[in-house]
Amino acid sequence: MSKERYIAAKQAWAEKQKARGVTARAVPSADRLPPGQKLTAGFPVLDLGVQPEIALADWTLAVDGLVENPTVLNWEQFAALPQVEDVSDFHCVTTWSKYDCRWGGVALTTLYELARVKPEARFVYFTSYDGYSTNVSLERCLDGDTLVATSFGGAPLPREHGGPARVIIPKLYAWKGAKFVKALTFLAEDKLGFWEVRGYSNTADPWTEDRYA
Ligand SMILES: Nc1nc2c(c(=O)[nH]1)N[C@H]1C(S)=C(S)[C@@H](COP(=O)(O)O)O[C@H]1N2
Ligand SMILES: [Mo]
Repeated sequence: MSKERYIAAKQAWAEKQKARGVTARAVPSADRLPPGQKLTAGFPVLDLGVQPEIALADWTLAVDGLVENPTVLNWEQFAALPQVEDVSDFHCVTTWSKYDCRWGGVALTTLYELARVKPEARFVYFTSYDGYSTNVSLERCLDGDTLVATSFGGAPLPREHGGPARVIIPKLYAWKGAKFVKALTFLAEDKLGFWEVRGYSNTADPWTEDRYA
């Protein structure tokens, strides 16, 4: 399927779900598997039809916007930052979930401190090498388990899953985690990302089935 048709199909699906009244639930699920999800043993790949090939020598990550210390990190500089691992469950809005994903990389809080984000910043907007973007409020991503991940299961993050580096925000549907991430821009006002402007929820909480806005 062409990229345009794929995007149009996914957007139409969101509109159909909305028309059926599939929006946020009032009561969160207490189970490990969020409501409406199915457990998968594999690891499906979702992208916009392109998996950009970025040599590590060419890779950079910008941290900019409302920061005292705008920074562009190369691969060596990124690798020299404190590295952490976090095991989390992965929930895609298209109803599959994967348990026990072991991600390694740099905590968003580390980049937040490094760039000295100004107090007026309340959102972060992620931009990717494939043209993707997504956005999240800082109150939903600054509690330690949000990573810019460069490894999965102890091995370098494969290109199909967003390598060299991708964002993981385990508490939210996975479209909030930008694969092939290139920049983190801190903002005072929210700015909708790729799927958010195409009908997906801005808050994206799997526990309340908050799929479509
Ligand atoms: N750059 C980029 N990031 C992206 C996407 C994308 O198309 N491009 N798709 C999102 C969606 S909808 C999901 S479910 C996850 C899929 O990650 P996976 O391919 O590793 O399963 O990546 C998210 N991040
Ligand atoms: Mo997704």
